[in-house]
This record gives sequence, structure tokens and C-alpha cells, in this order.
Amino acid sequence: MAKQWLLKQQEKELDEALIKEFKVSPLLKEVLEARGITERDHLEKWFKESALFDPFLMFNMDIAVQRIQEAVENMEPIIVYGDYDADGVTSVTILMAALEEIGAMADFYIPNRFTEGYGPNEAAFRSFADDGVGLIITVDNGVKGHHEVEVAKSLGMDVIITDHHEIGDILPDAYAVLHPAHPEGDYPCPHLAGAGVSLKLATALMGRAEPELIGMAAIGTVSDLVPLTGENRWLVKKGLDALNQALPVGVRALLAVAGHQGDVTEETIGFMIGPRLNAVGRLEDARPAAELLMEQDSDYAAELAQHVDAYNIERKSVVETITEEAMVQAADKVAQGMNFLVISGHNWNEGVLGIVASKIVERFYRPTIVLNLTADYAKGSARSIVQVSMYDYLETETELLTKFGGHHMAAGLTMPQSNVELLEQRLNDRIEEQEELQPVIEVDAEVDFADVTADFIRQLDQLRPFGTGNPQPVFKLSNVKITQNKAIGQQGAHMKMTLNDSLTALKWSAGGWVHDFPAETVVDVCGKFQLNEWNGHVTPQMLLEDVKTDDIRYIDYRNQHANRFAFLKNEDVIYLINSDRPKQSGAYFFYGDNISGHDKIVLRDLPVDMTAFFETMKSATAKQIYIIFYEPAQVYFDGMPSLDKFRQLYKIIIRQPINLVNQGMSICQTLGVTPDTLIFMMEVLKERQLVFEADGLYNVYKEAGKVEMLASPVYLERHAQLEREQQLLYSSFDSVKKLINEKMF
Ligand SMILES: [Mn+2]
Repeated sequence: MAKQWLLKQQEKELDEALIKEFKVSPLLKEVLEARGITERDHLEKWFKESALFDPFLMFNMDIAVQRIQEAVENMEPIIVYGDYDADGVTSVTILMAALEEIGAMADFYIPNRFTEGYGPNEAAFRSFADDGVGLIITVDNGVKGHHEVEVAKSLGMDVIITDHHEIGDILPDAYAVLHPAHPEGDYPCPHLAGAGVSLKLATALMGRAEPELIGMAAIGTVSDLVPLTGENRWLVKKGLDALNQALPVGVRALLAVAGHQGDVTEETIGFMIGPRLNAVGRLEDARPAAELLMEQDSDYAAELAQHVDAYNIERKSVVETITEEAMVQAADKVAQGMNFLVISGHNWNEGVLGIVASKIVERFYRPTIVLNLTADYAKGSARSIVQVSMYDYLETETELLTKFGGHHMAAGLTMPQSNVELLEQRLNDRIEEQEELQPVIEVDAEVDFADVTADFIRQLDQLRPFGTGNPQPVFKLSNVKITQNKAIGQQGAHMKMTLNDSLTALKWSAGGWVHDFPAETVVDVCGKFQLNEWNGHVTPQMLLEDVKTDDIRYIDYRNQHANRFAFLKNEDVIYLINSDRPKQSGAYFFYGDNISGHDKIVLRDLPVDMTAFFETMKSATAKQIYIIFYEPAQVYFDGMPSLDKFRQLYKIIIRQPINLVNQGMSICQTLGVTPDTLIFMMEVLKERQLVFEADGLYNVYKEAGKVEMLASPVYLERHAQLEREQQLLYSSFDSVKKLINEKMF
């Protein structure tokens, strides 16, 4: 699907004095301006090492700390009540470490996604009371647990809530609510993750921010996709440093089974650690994930890591199975013209439906809800696109829903099964009014090809760590020439281009693009830069987001095996054939037909009639031209037999009439021509009335006069074919392109 490139508007320029003071390079300046980082205090926040904020800036922190210390003094059992995702299990790990250090009697509890669901659970709270628990501390959840807090209080337990999720109008009546966006507080980073809040409490309890716990908080923060700006960015930066200094035993074990080598970066968390920690709770009880993070014994950690990794492998296969089924439904609905997709199935694991929805959005670029249907309800996850707020759309349909929560890009929902069809219809009616839905790529800045150096790319590292809210900068390069392009990887899954002879540009899972962007095409590209280190050499490399061109692209499939262009069957192309061949479908056109309006054309046959061919090319408006020029009976290599050979053949027949079936091969040898050429020569002699055929025997006319061999139409036709082959099939591709181009414009 064509993507729209949005060049970010630069509202204000960076001041010369600030550029000097902060040593901002010209290209980094472009990015900062694109992101509105143009004031002194912005720059200070971004570039000057800043300490994490004092945890006591958080509203109610003092009360919470006091209550916990009281519990420690009174040997009161404490329960840390967590959540089953990566943010939840790191939150638990962080607080448990702090409680252990200050000598608390603490245990933790993680609700089961399938049997208990997200957030405080009444039955679990009651069982804590039975066990003599005096204080419950929630992490990464609880801010909506009004009822359960009341239950806990009635059973003689206090509850401290630490959370970062959306706060409702009324807070639960807990002993203390620690929330970075608490309405009565003024915490400077309101978008901490659950693990960030947990770290704040741990820091307050321990009197210091322990590097290992900052590393844990970095894992939760990146995995939870909160904006990596303000304190979150510093927290992740420091956390990554801490992880690279000393990996916690459990994280080390997990990275070992994942096969990771080298430094831990935000990508390591996002693509290796986070998904594995999340996988456990997506399938079962998440406890092993938390246990792994807390484990100090490396042997046991290795065992737990295997276990966690196995969940991730199973998670992938569950996702794959459901995705396959869901994609079929999605494709069908898209074909029906639906723009808001509601997909459903039976026995679909509710823990992975968000991932499935993301994959559908990626493919079809439409807001998507994926639901598991059971006897009583439909429950699932939703993912959206920038142009459509999932939250807004679902909020207007609350009468159809039992429960829903979420934000612009994602949501979770439960509803009676009987409402699914109506929901789908209403969402689709409403999205009709929406303007065109086209994927958008936000481009930070356009850069000159010559400015793309290793140094420049290193400077961009100052903006790290990248992630939600602080994406890796995307740059545009204009008018660069593809000097080489090929598919690489297993089954040619990926595309690797060379731009202007020097810059390697890769696009993952785009092996098919190689056909669309052949070498020599002049293109605009956008993507992210990285450094490629190989054999001691460091070179810039681009990870492509998109490629565009105004050029007409000519793709050469002349004299190649049909396998090479078999993919055309699945492309939206038209075929040009000679008028003596049958049109197999509406996609077939004769040379001579008008083909204006068709974007991709295949010149399938070698044209017989050059005038008709040029006529067609004159009408063409195509952007992509695949050239096959199929000709089953080529004459190029045989060439034209000389007049002398005609004379020799004629003399052979004068001596005695010949039968081609019996004598053909030996005559071919004598003359040094191929059988096809011999047949052709015979046709010319016949046509010139020098020989005749009767009962399979070729014989000469006795009274033949002098004839003009070169005037034979049969001779001339072969000569013309030879010329066409020379001109179109066996000439350089450049000259073919030039010939076609001349006719098109
Ligand atoms: Mn969270």
C-alpha cells in the first residue's frame, strides 16, 4: 500500500548561541528542530546528564514509606500484588528486592490472566487475609480497584496502590495511592511505567537508587511502551548502563537462551527480553517470569530461562495459527469493502489477540478488533492506526460492550457475543465518514547524500535511547540512483540495495520489491541510519522505510527462465501479445491496442508488427514495464543463410529429388545449417518457384529462369525477424529502454 511521507514541520529554529553551547551538528540540528527541541530547558533535559527525580516528589510517598516501615517493625506480612506482563513482573521484582533489603516479611502474588483477569481480585485479597497479611502493595495495577480495596479494609488489611494506568474521577480509598499523575501531586514525569513507580518506592525505602533495580525498571519501561522522554529516557539510559555493567543473573540466563551477544540496548529489551517475559503470562500463570528475574543462582536461573523461552516459542506458534485464520477473515472483509475490521474465532487464546490484531493492522492498515468467542461472551484486543482513535470509537458504542479500556492505538474489550455483528456494522458505518486511510511515515529531515557519514550517524546516538515517544530519526534522501539491487536471505526474503554506488540500504521482508526497483532507477528513499561494522570497517547503512520513484521502471526478463517472472501472476499487470495469439483474459492486449491507464505492463511477445508495437507504446502511461519479448522460433543465432548456400542446396536437388525426412540431416551437415534453416531455405526456393514438393519429395522445376532470391517475401520476413531480435532481444537493455522511451514521449 502506498505510504504518505510527512516531513515534520520545523516551527522554530535553534539559536546560534545554543548550537554552540550544546555543540549541535548541522544534521542533529535538523532533527532537534523537527522535534521541537529548540529551547534551552529542552536541550538541558536532553543533553545534560540529569539525576533521577527525588521519589518523595511523588504525592503520598512519605505516608507509604512510613506505613511500610511500620509493617517491617511489627513483622506484619506484606503482599506485593503485581501484573502478568513484563512491566508487572519487573515492578514486582523491584519492590520485592527493596522490601527484602529493609527486612520486610514479604511475598508476591500475580493474578492469572485467564482465571482472575487484570487488576485487584477479591478472592485473592480474601485469601491474603486468611494468611494473616496486614499490608497489600499493588504494583502496575490497582488504581481501578475500589471494590477490592474496600474488601481488604473490611478484612483488616491496608492497601498501598502503586500504578500508572489512567486514573478515574474518584480514586480508591486506599492507605496511599502512588501515581505519577496523581491529581493532588505534581510529579515531574507523569508517564512513568509501573516499574518506574515501583522503582520510586524502592528508592524511597532503600535511601538510594540501586543500579540493578534501575536496570529492571528500564526493562519494564521499554516493554510497556511508555514515552521515552523526560525521566523515562534517563531511567532507560541509566538502566541500560547498569545492565551492561552487571547483568542480573536471571536476565543473563534469559539472554543466553535467546542467543543474544553484545551490549544490551533498548532493542534488546524490546525484541528479546520483553517478549519473553510477556509470553509466560500470555499463556499461563506469569509467576515463573518474576521468579526468573529474582533468581540469584545461575544454574536454577538457566533452568527457569529455558522454561520462559519455551513459553515464548509456544506463544509464537499460537500467534501464527490464529493469525493465519484471522488473516483469511480480514482479507475477505477488506474485499467486501470494510474499513474497520472485526475478526472473531473460537478457542483463540485471549492472551495473544493483541499481537494478532497488530499483524492485521500491519498488513491492511485498518483499525482491527480480534475477539475470542465463548458460550457467554466475546473478549479480545484491538489495535488502531494514527488516523482513528480506537478509544473514541469504542466509547461511543459502550451500550454494546460489557467492559472496555485502552487508548488511541490499543484497547481491550469484552461484550456479549450477540452484539458483535452490530458493533462491526456501526464501526464501519462511522469510519465511512473518515478521510482516506493511508499509512503515514513521519520524516524528521531531508539530508544530502554526501552528508551521510559514520560521524553523523554517531551523533544521532545522543538522542538515544529510542522508543515510544522518541523514535529513531527517519531521514529522506532524494534523487539517489540504485546501482545494485538484489533479494537476500532465505528464499530472497529481504531486499538489499546499493545507492549511488556506495550506501547499502536494506528493507526487511521486502524481497519482492527487487522487481519493482531495478538497478539504474532514480529514487527517493526514507529510512533510519545505522553503522555496519565488518572486518574493522565502519560504514553507514540505511534501514529503509519506503522507496518511491517517478521514473519509469524497466525490468529485463528477456531470454530468462519462466520461473524468474512467475511472480507476475500475482501482480496487477496487463500482457501485450501479438494479434495472432489468443487473449486469455481481460488482462491481455494486442500490440496496437491502447493501453493508457495501466500502471504495470508486460511486453510478453516479441512484436511481429513494429508499427503496432510503437502504436501501443505511444498510448502507454505505465510506470513499470516488464520486458520478456517471448519468441519461440528465434533465428538470431542461425542468422541468414548466404546466397551461396541456396545455390549449393539447389544443386543437390538438381542431382536428385530429396526427401527431408531421410536426407535432411546429412544435407544440414553438408551445408552447415540447422534443420530450421534448411526448412526455411526450402520455403524460399519453393516460393521463388525453383523447387516444388510432391509426395514428400522436393524436386526442381526444369525450366526455371533467373530469380531474385533476396526479394522473396519469405526471405524478407525472416530478415525482418532477425532485425527485430537484434534490436529488441539481443541488444543491450539500455538501447531497448531508449527505443521504448522515445516512442512513449
Ligand atoms: Mn504497565
